[in-house]
Amino acid sequence: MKTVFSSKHKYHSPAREILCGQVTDYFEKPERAELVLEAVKARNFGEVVEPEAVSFAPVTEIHDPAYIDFLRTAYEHWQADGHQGDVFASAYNVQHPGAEAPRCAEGRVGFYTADGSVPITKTSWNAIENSALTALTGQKLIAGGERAAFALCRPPGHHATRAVASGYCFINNAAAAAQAFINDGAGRVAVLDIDYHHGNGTQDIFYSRKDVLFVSIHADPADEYPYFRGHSHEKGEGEGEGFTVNYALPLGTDFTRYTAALEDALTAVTDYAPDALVISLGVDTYKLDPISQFKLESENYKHIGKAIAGANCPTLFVMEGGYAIGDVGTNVANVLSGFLEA
Ligand code: SP5
Ligand code: ZN
Repeated sequence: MKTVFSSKHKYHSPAREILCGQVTDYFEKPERAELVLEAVKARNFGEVVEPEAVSFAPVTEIHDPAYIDFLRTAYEHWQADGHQGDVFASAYNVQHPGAEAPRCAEGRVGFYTADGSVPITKTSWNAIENSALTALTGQKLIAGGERAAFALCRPPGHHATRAVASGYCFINNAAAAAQAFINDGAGRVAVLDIDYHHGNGTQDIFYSRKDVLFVSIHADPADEYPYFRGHSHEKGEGEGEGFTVNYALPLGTDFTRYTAALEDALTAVTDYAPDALVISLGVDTYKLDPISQFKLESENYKHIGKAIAGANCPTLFVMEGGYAIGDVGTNVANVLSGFLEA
């Protein structure tokens, strides 16, 4: 299995975020991707390849093109308006449906972002674009006949909705890959999101579609970020009704409880009989994760990989969260080795 990776991810490295009202060091650090890369190399899963200049069209199909323009130009605009430091919102568009994008930089960042975890630095766009190309290149490997690939994306993507960045996410890499499979002729694509946090962005993008099944296992939003989406009663709408499936699990969930949800989720995936499977691969379900509250052990990730292999589908793994720096590499590599050894 090939891994797609580029060191351009380092272009996104904000110093701080706002978490629970505190200005803290940025948890979504460049080091994360480097440690995952090291672990993947050490296990000899296969070649590590650079992202290619594949079509960016899936990105502007799943996102509002005006939002992508915002991401690309935000820093320049911020400076031109006389602001200092990273682009960071202090006034958000909340509960104003139909509002239009403001002209000024400060208004625009409040319109296109939703929390204190998505500062945009002078060089962030390079990393954001590279992360999307990493996922899209992984998709092309599978469209070209590979059974599986690992897109080592950074920054992550699954909280990014059609036109809003949040939760360390800007472009929804997994959703872009799913759209690319559809564009390449897949009739049905499934996205299975195993990050600790609900993949509200991916859900938002595909909520009224039946050609992309979205299944997510995550902490109950009543008690955990992203708070406003991810309840088990959210099932899709219109044509998409029944094609969103949420498993909202309690804080403190251990592997016994987790694995029951995973089996169920994989049954939903195999019943759908997708042409391709995209895994939003977060390992923040780990017991030592500094911002999360599940209790999975490193060994458990092998079982997760093995269970995913049981779906017997061309599979693209897309890196999402996981913040326990000491073990993030091992945990991701365990999922991939469990998959490959199955
Ligand atoms: C991709 C991804 O995993 N994004 C996660 C973003 C989570 N940000 C907010 C988390 C709030 C958690 N509050 C607990 C703080 C512990 N000190
Ligand atoms: Zn997460």
